[in-house]
Amino acid sequence: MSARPVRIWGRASAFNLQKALWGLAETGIAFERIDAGGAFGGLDAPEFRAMNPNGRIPVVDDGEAVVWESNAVIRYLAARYASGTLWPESPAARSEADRWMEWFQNNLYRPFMDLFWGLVRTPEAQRDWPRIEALVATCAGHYRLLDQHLATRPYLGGDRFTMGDIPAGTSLYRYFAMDIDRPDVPNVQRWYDRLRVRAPYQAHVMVPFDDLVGRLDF
Ligand SMILES: N[C@@H](CCC(=O)N[C@@H](CS)C(=O)NCC(=O)O)C(=O)O
Repeated sequence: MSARPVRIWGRASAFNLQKALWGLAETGIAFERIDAGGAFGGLDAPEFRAMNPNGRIPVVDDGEAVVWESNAVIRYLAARYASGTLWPESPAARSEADRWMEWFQNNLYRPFMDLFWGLVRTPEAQRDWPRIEALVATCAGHYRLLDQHLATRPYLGGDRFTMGDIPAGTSLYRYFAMDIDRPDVPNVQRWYDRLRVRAPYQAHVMVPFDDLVGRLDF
């Protein structure tokens, strides 16, 4: 690790930044966050594109590697700084955690974000209610699946908190705060109760809900 703190670029209200930031804070290493994206801009600057040619946040630089894509960021930080905790040492246990990161990205992420944008980040007069209802139903199905999995274990990867909890766990704060019908998912609720007592979750995911209400033009 270099002498200076790890740097992470991204605005505090961005979902993918929150995932990475939560993971970074769980490692316990020193870091600094640099505002970028949204109203802060900067994603098209040549220096930023040199770090991430996609012009998206989050980006992390620890002096050894510059990493983008939030799940890749979480895996890198877990492997580098939290082996044995966030990053299970046995390949089988790591695979269990890892597959829930993939599951989230490939199943829940898109409908969840579309729901959040369609409901919370869209002015009431412009909301597409049939689409919102369809997204609520799709998300409900995914949270029910999580609920079944969590019926026999406290965390997605098994009996302890790992990187596998971070992507889907980040969605819980927004999901339970949205004014929508939710299915009965007591195991997900208990999992959320376990996550939301963690200081890094409180600091980086549970930001005031009003701060998450963005504008349609970014
Ligand atoms: N798949 C990428 C998605 C990155 C992404 O779309 N980030 C959003 C914020 S959540 C972004 O950069 N938006 C542009 C902006 O904030 O200006 C990841 O997981 O990191």
